Amino acid sequence: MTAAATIDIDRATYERDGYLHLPGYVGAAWLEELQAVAAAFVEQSRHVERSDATFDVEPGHCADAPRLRRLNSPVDQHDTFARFALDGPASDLAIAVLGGPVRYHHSKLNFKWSDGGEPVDWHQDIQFWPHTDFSPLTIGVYLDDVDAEMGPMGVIPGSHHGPLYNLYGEDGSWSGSMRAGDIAALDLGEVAWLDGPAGSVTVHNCCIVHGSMSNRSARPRPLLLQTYSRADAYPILGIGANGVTGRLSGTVIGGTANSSITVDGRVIPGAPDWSRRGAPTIFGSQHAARG
Ligand SMILES: O=C(O)CCC(=O)C(=O)O
Repeated sequence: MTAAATIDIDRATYERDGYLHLPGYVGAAWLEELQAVAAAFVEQSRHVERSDATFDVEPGHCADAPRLRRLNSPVDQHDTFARFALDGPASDLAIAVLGGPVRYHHSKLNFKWSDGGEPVDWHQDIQFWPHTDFSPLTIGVYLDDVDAEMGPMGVIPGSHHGPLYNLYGEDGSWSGSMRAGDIAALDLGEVAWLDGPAGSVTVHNCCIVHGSMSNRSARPRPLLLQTYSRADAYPILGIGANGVTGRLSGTVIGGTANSSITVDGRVIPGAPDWSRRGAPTIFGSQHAARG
C-alpha cells in the first residue's frame, strides 16, 4: 500500500470546491488489470437476459450486443476490484483526502453504454445513504478515455456547502433526482465536466450536486466508483441503501475506528463493532470483566 502521506493532495481545494479532478492518476499496470477484469464481466453479461444481483442491464441488452448500465458491487465480485478499493490506489487516495483512516461503504462500475447510455440526473449522494457526518466521498476512475460527448461526471463546485435537496418527486415517491424547480435554480453554467484520459480520477463529496449526460459516442464510458467515509463516521441503518451495500462494507482501512460518537451534542462511548464476530451478551461481558 502506498503511504497516504506520500500522496500530494490539495485538501484545501477539496474542502472549498467539494471535488477533485486528477487526470491520468491511475498508472498503466493497475489500469490494464482493471480494464481486463471489466472486459471479462462484459463477456459474462452476455449470458444474462435481465438485470440481476450482479448486473444492471438496459432493456435492449442481449448476448450479441451487451448494453450494461452497471456492475453491482465490484469489490464483492472480483479480487482485483477489492484490492484496488481496499488496499490500493483508491483507498490510499481516500485516506489522503480525508486525512486519516477510512471506512469503505460501497462500490459500483457504471458503464454508460455507447449510443445513448442513460444520463444520471442531478442529485446529491448523502440522501441515498445518510451517515453520522458529511465526510463520505466517492472516488471515480475512468477505465477508458472519456471526452465531452461520452457523458462525463459533472459537478457544481461549492454546492456541497449548500442545501440538501429533496430527492422525492412531487408525488412523494422516491426519484433519486432533484426536482425540476430546484434544478431551475441551479447555475448550470458553473458545472465542471470531469473528462480525461483512461485512469483519470474524480473525487466528489457526498453533498455536492452532480450528474452526467447520456453517452452520445460510439464507445461505452466505464466509470469505477468507490465510496468511503472517515473511519469514525457510521452509516445510519434503516435509511436508503445502508445495510445492503455489500459484504465488505464497513471495512476500516489505514487504521482503526473509534466507536465513540456524538449524537445530538452528547458523546456516546459506543461498544466495539460486533457486526462481524457476533455480539456477546451483557452477562458474558460483565462476567468477564469481573474476572
Ligand atoms: O456515472 C455517473 O456518471 C454518475 C454516477 C453517480 O452520480 C452516482 O452513481 O451517484
